[in-house]
Amino acid sequence: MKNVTEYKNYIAGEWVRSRSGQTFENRNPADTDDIVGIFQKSTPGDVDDAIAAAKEAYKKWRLVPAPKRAEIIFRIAARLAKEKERFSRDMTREMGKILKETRGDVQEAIDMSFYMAGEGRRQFGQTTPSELPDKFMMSIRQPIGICGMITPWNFPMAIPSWKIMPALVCGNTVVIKPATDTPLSVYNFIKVMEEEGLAGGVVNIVTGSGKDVGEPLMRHKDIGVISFTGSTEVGRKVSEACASDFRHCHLEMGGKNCILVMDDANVELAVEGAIWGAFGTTGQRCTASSRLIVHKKVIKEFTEKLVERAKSLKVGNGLDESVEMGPAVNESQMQTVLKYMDIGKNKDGAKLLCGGGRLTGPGYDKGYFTMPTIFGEVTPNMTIFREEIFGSVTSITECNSFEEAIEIGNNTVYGLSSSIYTQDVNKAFAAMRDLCTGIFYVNAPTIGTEVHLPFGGTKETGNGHREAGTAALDVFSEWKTIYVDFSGKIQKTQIDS
Ligand code: UN1
Repeated sequence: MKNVTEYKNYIAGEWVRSRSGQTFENRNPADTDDIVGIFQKSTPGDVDDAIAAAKEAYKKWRLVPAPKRAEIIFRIAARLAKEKERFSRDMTREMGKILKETRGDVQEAIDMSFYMAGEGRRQFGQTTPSELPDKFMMSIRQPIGICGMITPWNFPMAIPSWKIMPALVCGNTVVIKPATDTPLSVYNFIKVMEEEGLAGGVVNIVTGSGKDVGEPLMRHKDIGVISFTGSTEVGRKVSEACASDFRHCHLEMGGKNCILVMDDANVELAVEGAIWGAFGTTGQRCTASSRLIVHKKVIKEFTEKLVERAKSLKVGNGLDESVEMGPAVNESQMQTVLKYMDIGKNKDGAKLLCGGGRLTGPGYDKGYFTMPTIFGEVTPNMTIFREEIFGSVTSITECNSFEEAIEIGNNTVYGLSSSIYTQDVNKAFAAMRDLCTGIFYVNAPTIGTEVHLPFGGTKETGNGHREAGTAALDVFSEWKTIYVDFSGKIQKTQIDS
């Protein structure tokens, strides 16, 4: 094979091959002739090595003052900014999403890194007066130890940054297993960390399958916290693996997010929002707008305009700047999406308004391209309304009133993101209160969070934790509450006072 780079694992500050001696290929989903790189097919033994390295490094890293840790993180952020274009191109090649979006993904990692660099001088605790004289009390954050991270392919650098940066600034060390579809973006990220002076063993990357790398990582007793983003099915496994010995886990899983379009909405704006929310990242976001709940008074106009816009979307290789939507990330993801298109048409009996299949022909034959697809007359009992599709499919459900829209919006096991299009401030505030999701938007689609507020969801989307914002510090630190009695005598709380 010509000119294909072999990338190694990074363990204890060394770039090393897997003990297995085996590798796997990373191919471009828009052009499967394009091999992006060769990566290590790692084993449970490699995971053990990485965890041992992280354990050793933790002894020193936890004692580095947080503002000093933050200086390194700041330098990493600045370097990412310099490498943004190269890393974005690599990401489009391995993941498929269009360049504008991969630039956004790298930018999100830059933002998170600068933000967490700032946390080096914050990480505030509390002090409060004691009920006893000559006694001082406070709470401080302490690192947990070794953090295991299992990250998805849809935000190949942003989501790893949401986990790695808060973990590091809190004083933890890290072992990360990137998704097998997108190891290069995490490699690029870790390489910058190495070059900007992060000491050996503080971060470690082990590439490979869920079975050989993810499972041993989540089961290892030295891992203090696992942070996982991915399917609900795997999230349940992580939760069970950690439960018996009470190790922490942070889970960020599925979504079935809704946009409510009210009768007083700016319909043009709602259409633009729905197009971006549903087909941005080829619909492969946990926050994707997969349910459009539209008031009967505007449903005709909304549907016509939406279908017209969807039909005009340019689908293709994301490296072409004029393309608006890339391929599915891999063949099995494409098959899942095609399966749901088929269910919508044949089992659910929804009305196919546009799309509904695979794109073939010139420019499409070497990739996993699916059509932007919209189903109408979708009802809450249908599979396409209930299950997360994670692809270029969205659905329209009619509602008769604001109250009914809220009820339909909440009719899902997930609770990540929701939004409303309305000009009525009262409806906007009522929806803000009543939609059961972790994220909510007014007059914007369900995608587009910023790094300095919490990200995550209710119900089966998560397990009560949040990433991003200062909430991320809660995942990667533990409170220590400290009492200092300087009275020089025994004082008994709740008794002497
Ligand atoms: C995801 O949907 O998987 O809010 C992450 C957004 C991005 C992150 C999405 N900032 O759409």
